[in-house]
Amino acid sequence: MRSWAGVAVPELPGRGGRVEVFDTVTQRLRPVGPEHGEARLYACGITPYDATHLGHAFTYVSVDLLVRAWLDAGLGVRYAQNVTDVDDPLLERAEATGDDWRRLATEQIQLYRSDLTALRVVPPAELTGVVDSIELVVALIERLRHEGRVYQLSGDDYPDWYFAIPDPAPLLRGLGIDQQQAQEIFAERGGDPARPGKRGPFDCLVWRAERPGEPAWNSSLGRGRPGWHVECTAIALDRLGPAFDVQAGGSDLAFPHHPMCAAEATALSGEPFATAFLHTGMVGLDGAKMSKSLGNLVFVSQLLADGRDPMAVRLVLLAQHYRRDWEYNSHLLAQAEWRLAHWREACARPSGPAAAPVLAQVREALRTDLDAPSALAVIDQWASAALAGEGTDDAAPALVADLTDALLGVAL
Ligand code: 5CA
Ligand code: ZN
Repeated sequence: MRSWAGVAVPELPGRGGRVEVFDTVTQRLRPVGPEHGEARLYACGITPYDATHLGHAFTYVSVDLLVRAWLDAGLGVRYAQNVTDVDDPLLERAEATGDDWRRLATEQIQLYRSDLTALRVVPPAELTGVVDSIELVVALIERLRHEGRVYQLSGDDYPDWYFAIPDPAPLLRGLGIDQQQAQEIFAERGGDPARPGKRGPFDCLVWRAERPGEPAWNSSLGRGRPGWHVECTAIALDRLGPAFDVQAGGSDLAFPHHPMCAAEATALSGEPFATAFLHTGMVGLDGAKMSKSLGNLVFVSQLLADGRDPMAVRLVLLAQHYRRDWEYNSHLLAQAEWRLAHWREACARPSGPAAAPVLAQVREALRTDLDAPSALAVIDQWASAALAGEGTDDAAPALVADLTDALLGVAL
């Protein structure tokens, strides 16, 4: 399905260096993307209800820093993103509000598109809905079946299909949790470790047999619908191929979603799935993670409807390092608005201190684990100096505006 509107990215003099990000599995800063050619990125997309809250926006703006750093390094970017447009939480919400799940999804996807457009996030080529990918997912499950890696539940229960995980240890690499904790997290995040009939607690659902009143599709696995993880496995492999560069999402996807996707892909081909996993911190409000289930959400669309500048909203998000958990409050928005005004005023001046060192420092901050807060501090310093009347470089204001737009996505 259609992505959101493209964003013009200004050309900058020279090139940025090789990008490094902190990889969850190896717990190390690693170069990501090739030295030349095309970087391949999969960002897990939204489940389309309660879009777009600031937690979503933080994750996609953080990923956007990676896309922009790759573009600045002269790479092409092949960027795929799914939409989980049929899934339990979406169906439950539609049921609770008496809405049609398809209508709810369509409306929320549109809201997401307009929010990310306003935030100047560089879009993926397309959004890939699960509903449009049923055949792809079934084909992948059939290949896993051929390899003897999936099985069907038998007995009195629904004949769902599971991917077998005989040894969960490789899935927990880098996460710092033991198997007991992992089972608890698995149960909290859509898994069913204790379901009778499963061969192992971590086996994950790949095809859910039809239940009364739920959407279902005919397939060689019976009528039903896909399980969550295998959707992203199938879509990512189809759009990007194996051993792509980065799979990204919030830290709530670090387990079980991403390792499950990787285990399914590796079971097929023996090849790795993503070579690095990037996870963003969780945004909270009033002492808890911002989440649909808790209802403590601040929506991008609400801030914009209140007349807030989308670039100020973007600056709120950029002021936090992407790996940190943090809490939103209106004071942060006021600070961002002040910063935006300060930068705009400085860039409107006829001259300022030389911009080349600003460009070099901002590039260095961003290529080193996407350190946006340090990049903001560099621009703050330049802006203060320019406003104090320092410097006589009359090309500097335009170059600072361009680099702020190209690398940080903030149009002044
Ligand atoms: N559809 C799945 C991924 S396949 C999903 O997690 N959807 S979501 O709508 O719940 O979240 C979309 C993205 O936003 C995910 O990367 C998720 O990790 C991230 N996210 C959700 N809540 C927060 C939050 N409070 N803070 C930061 N990121 C968040
Ligand atoms: Zn996903």
